[in-house]
Amino acid sequence: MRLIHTSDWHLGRTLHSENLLPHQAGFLRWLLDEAVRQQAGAVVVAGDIYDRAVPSLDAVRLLDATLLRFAQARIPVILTSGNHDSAVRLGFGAGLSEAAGIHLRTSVADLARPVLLADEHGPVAVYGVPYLLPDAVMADLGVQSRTHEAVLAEAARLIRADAAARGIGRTVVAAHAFVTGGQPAESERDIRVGGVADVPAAVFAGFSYVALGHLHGAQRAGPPPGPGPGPLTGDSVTKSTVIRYSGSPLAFSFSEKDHRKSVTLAEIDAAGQVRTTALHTPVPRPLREVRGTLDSLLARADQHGADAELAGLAGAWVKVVLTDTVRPAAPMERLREKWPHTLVLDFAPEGQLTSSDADLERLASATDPVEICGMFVEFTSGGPADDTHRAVLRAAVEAAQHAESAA
Ligand SMILES: [Mn+2]
Repeated sequence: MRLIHTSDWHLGRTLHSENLLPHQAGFLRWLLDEAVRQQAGAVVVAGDIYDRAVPSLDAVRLLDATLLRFAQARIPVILTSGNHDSAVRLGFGAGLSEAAGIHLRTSVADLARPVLLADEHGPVAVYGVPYLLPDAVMADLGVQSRTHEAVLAEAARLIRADAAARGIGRTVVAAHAFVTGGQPAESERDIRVGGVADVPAAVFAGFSYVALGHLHGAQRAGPPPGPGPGPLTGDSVTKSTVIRYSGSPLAFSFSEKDHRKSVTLAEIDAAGQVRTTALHTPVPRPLREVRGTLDSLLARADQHGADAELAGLAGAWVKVVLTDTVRPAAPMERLREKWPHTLVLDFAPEGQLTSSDADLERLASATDPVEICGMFVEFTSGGPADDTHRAVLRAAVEAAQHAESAA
């Protein structure tokens, strides 16, 4: 059985005000082509389908059109809700769409109701666990402890019981969680709201494959691959469990500029052993970061390809870190003349500016309000206040003091 595992589509998300929807649409067209080409038995999407609980109209239209195309191609899709999704909105019409092979798993009541697939070796049961906020589901699951570990452990117990009752040994579980030891990126919303977030990988012991969402970098979770038993060797289940994050299909922050984005092809053999392969997703634009003073960067940009570090920046989404000690005028406009997709500007002045700790010490020992305002000018402009600045500041401070004493 060949499954494609993906997650964290975040339809409707922007990258520093850049609309990603056309690129998300491109990814979804690619995904359908790839699913056909790989003869995938199903596509599993492990949460954060939309970027928001109330998604934009264009994001809703894109998902609607995408699911219709998968249904027409007769490729089953199993989708769960993530911490960004509204489970109720995403799950609308789930009963109807199930008849067309689109399986929305957004409720606690459905988490142990598998989507049953089959190949020449027999059945594979795919379970979709929606994002479980402990506060919201503790009562339903009969769990006393307000932790992600407790609610997911109970979900896993229910799933094991269902698979055992059906006599199915090949099991896939999709879940949206932070598994202990994972490497986060800047674009994931903190999942710690409502209880301890970490879930030990051992919670998922015994399943053939665990398709995780939430972390945006593709990575393996749990014990390293290799022969031998999985993390839990009790009961009759001794085969190793493969647990993976597919990661997001697109980069959503500059902290992901070095990620090679992908979906995961998971091949499950007759014995339930799983082999995974990364299928690299299309890259709309690379993300790049450069650093220097504005004038030096602009001069280097003019060397037309002679400067290898800056090659290709005109076609990239660019973050520029300016090291000027005095903040230059209209830096974004000037950079965009060279690199039209510059999205982020950061200032990291080099030289006389000191650390924020030292700034705070100076601030604490300063008593003259003009001096304090001068430090603000220095902080924001990257250079000490000059005589003109100081004259303006002194006039403003004196006017304020005068108004106060007159009141
Ligand atoms: Mn996410």
